[in-house]
Amino acid sequence: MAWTDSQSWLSSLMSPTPIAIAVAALLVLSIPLFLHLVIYRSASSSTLPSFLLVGPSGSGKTSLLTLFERGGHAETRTSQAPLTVEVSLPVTTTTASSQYRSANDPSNQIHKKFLLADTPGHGKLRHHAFDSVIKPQNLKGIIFMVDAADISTSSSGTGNEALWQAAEYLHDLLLLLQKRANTKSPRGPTELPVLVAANKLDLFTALPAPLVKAALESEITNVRSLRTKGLLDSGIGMNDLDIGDEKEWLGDGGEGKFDFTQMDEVNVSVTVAGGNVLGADGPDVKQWWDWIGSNI
Ligand SMILES: Nc1nc2c(ncn2[C@@H]2O[C@H](COP(=O)(O)OP(=O)(O)O)[C@@H](O)[C@H]2O)c(=O)[nH]1
Ligand SMILES: [Mg+2]
Repeated sequence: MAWTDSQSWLSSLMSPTPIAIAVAALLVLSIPLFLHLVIYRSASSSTLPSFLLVGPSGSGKTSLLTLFERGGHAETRTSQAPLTVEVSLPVTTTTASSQYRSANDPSNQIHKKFLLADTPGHGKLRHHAFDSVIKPQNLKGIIFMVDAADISTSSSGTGNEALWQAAEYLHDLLLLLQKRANTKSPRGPTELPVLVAANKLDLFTALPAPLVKAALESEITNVRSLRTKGLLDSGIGMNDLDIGDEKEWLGDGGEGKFDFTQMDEVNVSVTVAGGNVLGADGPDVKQWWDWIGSNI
């Protein structure tokens, strides 16, 4: 039986019989649906916005990660390797991407998800943190956590070791972001906001956020001026990283006072906001949620 024969299956498939039309209609409708599902799934799982958590050891990073992940706090462990968790933003926090939605829009009730990556604070392991900045996976921002009780200057008369440690870490991070912005790369966003999270404000010895900001700015000024004079080794692992070194000094240069607005030039906006992960009255992390929400 040749295929031109009216009884052949091939010619019956070509002829406008109800079955052939039904099969064709089914294919036409289901293929786009199938493609949509496959593409949508894979895209949404790989492009979840992510935030990096850095800062000196003991500032509360692992505690924050645990709080965000479980909605409660658990015992902390010394972090040896970076740990990433998927976090859902509270529905009460509005995100930048949905700020024009009506308050009654049902999609507001869907938790916005993001990834939060913890990093070890120990000096020797810090290059892990810096590595994650260089190779971002949809990186939306960096949270630099600092213990606001630890850096209060009142505790010691001449110089505060904890403040120095924090300022040096933050200086190195900002210098890295400045270099990253100056490296002309066709892909990857140049804009990267930084939240300085002044933690442990539940302790009465803690500095309020504006004072944390002032203390860090003035200590970064000292770090910068020592680096400029070549009196201080450059940051941990900085030389191992594959980035250009057009501009060695942070901000305007090695002279004068440093303040965070000098980072605006390279599209890095620094926000300082206070809060506490633990405490007798429970956690207060509203301002940090809001910052994350405004950057998703
Ligand atoms: N009082 C107080 N203690 C905190 C707070 N956040 C963290 N801690 C404590 O600070 C210590 C170090 O916290 P951890 O999360 O391990 O810091 P990490 O080294 O940055 O990961 C732990 O003993 C926590 O219980 C806070 O908001 N208030
Ligand atoms: Mg930790």
